[in-house]
Formats: sequence, C-alpha cells, structure tokens
Amino acid sequence: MATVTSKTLEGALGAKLRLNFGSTVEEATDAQMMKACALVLRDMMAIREVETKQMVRREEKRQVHYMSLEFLMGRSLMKNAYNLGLLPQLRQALENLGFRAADIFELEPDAALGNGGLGRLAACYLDSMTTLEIPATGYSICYELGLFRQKIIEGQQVELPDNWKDLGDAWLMPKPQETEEVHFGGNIREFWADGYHHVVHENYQTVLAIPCDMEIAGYETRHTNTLRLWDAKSPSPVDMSLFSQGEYLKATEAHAMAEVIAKVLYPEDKHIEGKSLRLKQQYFFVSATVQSVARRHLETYGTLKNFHEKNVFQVNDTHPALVIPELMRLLIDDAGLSWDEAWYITTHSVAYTNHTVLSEALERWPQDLIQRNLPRIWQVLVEISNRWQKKVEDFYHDSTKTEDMAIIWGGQVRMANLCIAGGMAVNGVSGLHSGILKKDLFRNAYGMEPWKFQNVTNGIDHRRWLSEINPGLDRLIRDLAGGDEYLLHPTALSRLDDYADDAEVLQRLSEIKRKNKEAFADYARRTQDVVLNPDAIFDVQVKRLHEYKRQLLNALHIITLYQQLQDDPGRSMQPQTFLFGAKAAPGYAVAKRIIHLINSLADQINHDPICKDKLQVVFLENYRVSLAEQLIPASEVSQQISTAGKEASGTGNMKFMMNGALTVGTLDGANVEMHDLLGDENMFLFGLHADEVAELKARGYLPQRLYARDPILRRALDQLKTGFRDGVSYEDLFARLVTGSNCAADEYLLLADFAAYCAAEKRMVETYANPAEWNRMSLHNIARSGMFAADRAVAEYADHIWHVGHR
Ligand code: CRA
Repeated sequence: MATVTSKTLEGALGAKLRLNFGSTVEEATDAQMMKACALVLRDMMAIREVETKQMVRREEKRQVHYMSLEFLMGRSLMKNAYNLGLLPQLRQALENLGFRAADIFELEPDAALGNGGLGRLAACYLDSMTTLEIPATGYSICYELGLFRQKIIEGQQVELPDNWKDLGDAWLMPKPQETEEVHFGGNIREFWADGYHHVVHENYQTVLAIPCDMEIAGYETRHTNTLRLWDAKSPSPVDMSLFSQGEYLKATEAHAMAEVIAKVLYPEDKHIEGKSLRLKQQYFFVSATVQSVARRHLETYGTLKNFHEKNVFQVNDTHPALVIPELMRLLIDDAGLSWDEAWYITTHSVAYTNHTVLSEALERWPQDLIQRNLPRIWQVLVEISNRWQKKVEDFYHDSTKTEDMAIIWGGQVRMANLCIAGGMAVNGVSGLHSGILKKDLFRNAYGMEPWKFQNVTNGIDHRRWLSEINPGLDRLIRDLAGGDEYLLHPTALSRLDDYADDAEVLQRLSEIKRKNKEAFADYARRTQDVVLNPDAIFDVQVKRLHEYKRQLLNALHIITLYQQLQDDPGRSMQPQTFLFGAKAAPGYAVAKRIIHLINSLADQINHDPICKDKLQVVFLENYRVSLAEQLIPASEVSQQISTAGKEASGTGNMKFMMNGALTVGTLDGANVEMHDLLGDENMFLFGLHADEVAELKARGYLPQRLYARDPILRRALDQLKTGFRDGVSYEDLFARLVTGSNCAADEYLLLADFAAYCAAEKRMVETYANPAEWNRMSLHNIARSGMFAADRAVAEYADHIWHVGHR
C-alpha cells in the first residue's frame, strides 16, 4: 500500500466530512472532525480485517474467542492512529486543516464498557493478540450506557448516565446480515419419533442479536482483529398479533424486555446482584457468540466434529460460563452429536480465567431463575452436574468434597465449578493468586485434576500505557535502549539498568517527570478546577473503591500527618499531594462513605493555612481510562496497599511502575512479582503477608487491642468520630474498624498494618529527599517492567492454554 501522508489524510478527511455530514472542512465542528477521523481509520482497518479473515480461513488457523462481559476500551482515535503508524501524520493533517489535534483527541468519549481491571485487561489483551498476529475475536455486549459518570456533589458521589455512543459509535460497524436469534423462556417438549429422541424448545421469546463490530489494529502488522459487540433488538417493533387483539401493553412489554438487555453495564465490580436481567445479558451474548462461531466453522469445515481443533473460548471470569451448556446444546440438539462427543469437544474448547477469591464475587445463580428463563440450558446443566458429581464421588468418596465441588447444590448453580468441570484449563492472574486457587479456593478440584491449573500473571499494553501516553519517557528509552525495539520486545527495557549510575540520564528522567507533573497540574486545573503544587510528591491511589483495597488506610495515614502538623505548625516537611480517584458501586454504602470521608478530609486540609505548600489532598472526579492516561505519567508514588491475599493481581500497579512511579505496597497480587524483580531496595514494602493474614484471622484478630495500645492510631481513628470542618461524623466507619457493626471489626486488617504503613510512607519521604537515589530507583522500576507487558501474558496464553502460534 502506498504510504499514507498527512496530505492523503487531509483529502480523506475532507471527503468524509462532505459525504457523511454534508459539511466542508471550514464548516465542520470538532465533533464532526473527530468522527471523520474515526471513519477514515476505520476504513483502513476494515480492508485489513477482510484480508486477515481470508488468510485465517485459507490457512485453517485455530481461532481464539475472548469472551468477556466487559471491555474497557477507553479512547481509540490516538491508539488506532498509533498502531497504524499514522499518529504524526494525523496530527499534522488536523493542524493543516485548522484544527487542534489535542482538542480532537480530548473530545472522544471513553468507551467505558467495563468496571475496572478485568475489563481493561480484556482491552489490553485485544491489542496484544492482534499485534502478535493471533486470529482472535473479542465478544461482549454493545451497552448503550457504559459505566456511570461520577460527579462529586457536596463531597458525595452522584451517578450520571454515560451516553458514550453519541460520538463513540463512529467506531462501530453494524453487521445486520450476521444477526443471530436468542431464545428465552418457553417450555421444552420431548418425544420419540423415527427411533430418535427429540427435544423441542417452544413458546419462547426471541431476541435478535445484531453484531456491531469494532476493528482492532495491531502494531506494525496488517493483522486486524475484531471486537464483536452484540446489540439486542426485538424481532418486530411491537408484536402486531397481540397488538390487534388489543393487548397493547403485552406487546410493548416483550419489545421492551428484548431491548433492555443491551441497555446498561452492571456497575458492580465485585459483587453479584443475582438479577434476572444480568442472567439474560450473560446468556444473550454467550448464545449469540456460540451460534455465530459455530456457523462460521460449519461454513469452512462442513462439520462441527473438529470444532475444538479450530476454536478456543477463553472465558474472562465466570460471567460467560453459560458457553459450556450452550455449546453442548448446540452440538447435541442442532448438530445431532452424542453427549460424549459433545462433552469431549466442549471440554477441549473452553478455558477459564479466575479473577477474584472474594466470596461475594463468586457467581451463584438461583436455579429457578435459570429454569424459568433458560429451560433447555437448565436441562443440560442438570446432566453436566450429575455426571460431574458422580466423577467426584468415584474419585474422593467424601461427601464434603462432593458438596464443595458440586455444580448444582442447595438450589443454586455455581458458575466457577461449572467452568472447572467444563473447561480444559483454569488460571489465576498472578503467582500468589494462582497458588491460592490451588491451595484454597479450588483445592479439591486441583487434587482431582491438577493438570488443568495454571498461572498467567496479568500484563498491560505497554504501547498505550507507556509509549503513547508518556512521549518524554518514550524518547529517553529510544535513546538508551535500542530505538523502538522495546515496542515489540518489551524486555529490551532492561537495558536501562545499565544507566543506574549515569547522572545525566537520571537528571533527564527527573525532568521528564517534572514536565509530566506540570502537564497534569494544567489538565487538573482545566478539567477538575483544582490547583496542584508540582513541587509536592504526587502520591496516588486510583482504582475502584473497595474496602479490601484500603483507601481508608491511606486516609488514616493522611489524618496522622495532619495531626502532626497541627501539633507543630512550623515543622518543615517535604510537601506531599495525595491524589485519589475511585468510583464506588452505586449500592455499596460503605464505599460511598469512604469517598465522602476523603472529600471531607481534603476540604479540611486544603482550607487550613498550616497545610499550605505542605499537605494537599485531592479527590479526582470521574476516574476513568482517559484520566489515568494523564495522571500515571505524572505520578511519583503508587499506592498498592490491599490486604494481602485479596487483590488477585492488580494492573494499575504495573502501569505506575512502567512510568517510573515507586510503589508503596503489600505483598499482594502481582506486587509479589514486582518485588521479585525489584528487591526490597527498589520499592516500599510493608505489612502482613497473605499467610500471616490467614494465621492472624485464625488465631482471632482483636483490633480493639491495637486501638488501645497505639496512641497515634487511636488519635487518627478518633478523628473519624469528630469529623472535620463540614461537620459530618464518620462514626460508622470508626465502628466498622474498631467495634464492629453487623460484622467482625476491621475485616481487612487496616489497624494491623497501620504502623507498618506509616513507617513505609516515612521511608518513602526520606528517600525522596535524595533525588539521585529516587531517580535511580525509578529507572530500575522502568527497566524491569518489561515482564508486565501484555504481549508476554498473551504469548503465555497462546503457548500453554490456546496452543496457537504467534509472532
Ligand atoms: N477487580 C481483580 O480484583 C485483577 C483484575 C484483572 C479483578 C484484579 O486484581 O487485576 O481482575 N477481579 O485480572 C475481578 O474483576 C471479578 O473479578 C478486578 O478487576
């Protein structure tokens, strides 16, 4: 293909504006221009996608189907231009046409079709699967509303709808000709005829699944994959037969039931609600996906008997677990295979990734909900469950193990056990987490089928999370570590280690950070109306708000710093700015209280003259991918302080490390691997280890004793009761930590780790006083972060789970 210059792009953009908006370049608004850019890039990717599909079919390659209820894509314009190698040309073209490129990029809404880590991981893996030239498709729902927008009003979170499609739909290509039908409700009729057992599903309601495809460009390859987002539509505007009978409401109800399926992303990060709409979402996207994959397979091979040789479904947590009974249903009812043939194919096509050990997040569906909404799937589940239970009994002869491993038990369907039974592989997302799965959560399943259990430590798209968002650092790396080699070979970053004693390099590194801090301060002033002090340490905790992540521990430490300053207002100290960003699930009351507390604390500190140029606390509103992209390059301290054993991996931790922030953290999730690479000397580790947490809990943990014994801790905790200048008391949070309220006190051991945390923060501040030392540590962090590239993680999935080749 001829090289694309800024001139070519100018021409293409002008044509798009004319054809799609009837507008000249001069008349076009920024929004129209943003859409025109998306459409021009989409055209290029569409051509490549067709070529890729033809190649996959011709070479009969095995395909990966990455199924996830969440893909937290964020913005795509800059990313696609980057991967297509067109970012400089696009910038130039926009400027030449009289637009500000930065404004156009900023205008794009985030596609927030995910809650947090799990959804962002799926997005990073799409990039790597494509760059590694793996034939892969992502599957999810085309939610009309993504994760809510957060407003902070009087210190509290308010949720607003996220209408991302207004502009974001420019990336979507509807393919109505590939619509699938999904059936809900009704009844099953079984009969014998012609010597066969027939199963007929009747009186069901149909929902149409219409694919809206988003193209995924790889880096330095023509290979192009797709993210297929299913939109839900009713087969007819209103059911005319009912309508004519005067049953107007019934007709519109069925219509509404269909279209509500793709309305909104569930905003719970780690809590299952057990709502029937959520179950419908799960089956809707699973059934549409399985049918469409099987249809294409049949077109190519004329049989489903080799399905498992050519396809693998990776299920991102248990949300798509119904892929197992759905594939069984299709192979048996539609393709006429025997149970055993179908089971062999299914158990060689599905692989399961677990993302959490928190019991409130382990999916269990009430059986009557499945019976009512998915009667045929229910029958298949019962058969799978019975056979699995027999296998377990024959292996262990132990009724407690039978109960523990059961798929259907006590009126509930346990989705994790279903995935273990019906899958060929089970993996956790960090070494520690995968170990806990084997030793604890799934120990009996591991005892029976140890070969299924694996680990794949998470990774991030380093082209986005370093090269694209931190151009200053990207330049330094190119200068020192072999040009752009690291973009495809992230371990090339390790060459930076050679410059640990090079004063000039360390100086450059600190100048890059300083510039990024100033740029972020500028951004924060424009978008959040806060004035940040770039001379202060930027100490950052951004992630979903959850008690186990312990934002409250961070707040308690800040309260202590503030109290010390009150005791000695003249005290000279290294200025510190604490930045928080977090969304709370709308129904998670404690999380919302913690957000309120942080805002009350910020209000107090930022209004107290003794804190001026010393202490600052900022709660950033509406934390999301595009805000993270601005903030992470400017961050100096990364707070990764979860209770050990609770954070499966974390991926924010990797993004900060890669951008040279130093970690204050516990030995949890992938922090353990970070520590293996960095040693004690390059991070600020503190707190109980996972096994110590378990021991302490087993022994009987008494936070009241710590409260009584440690005056500094007691004073910080008492401040929760008193509150701050806004007059709000946080006695409820105090009770949760000290006395317990409807639960054991301090479930996440904040008090147990408090003193160690304060000490780690102190070490951090002392180190900061020695810039050469700090910059050297920062350099080592960047140098050793190559292991956390998603390319490495995806290659491990490809080699050990999917058994597909890659670049
Ligand atoms: N919240 C884990 O908690 C992990 C990501 C991606 C999570 C994180 O520690 O990094 O998954 N788990 O593996 C989850 O969503 C349902 O479980 C997360 O995003």
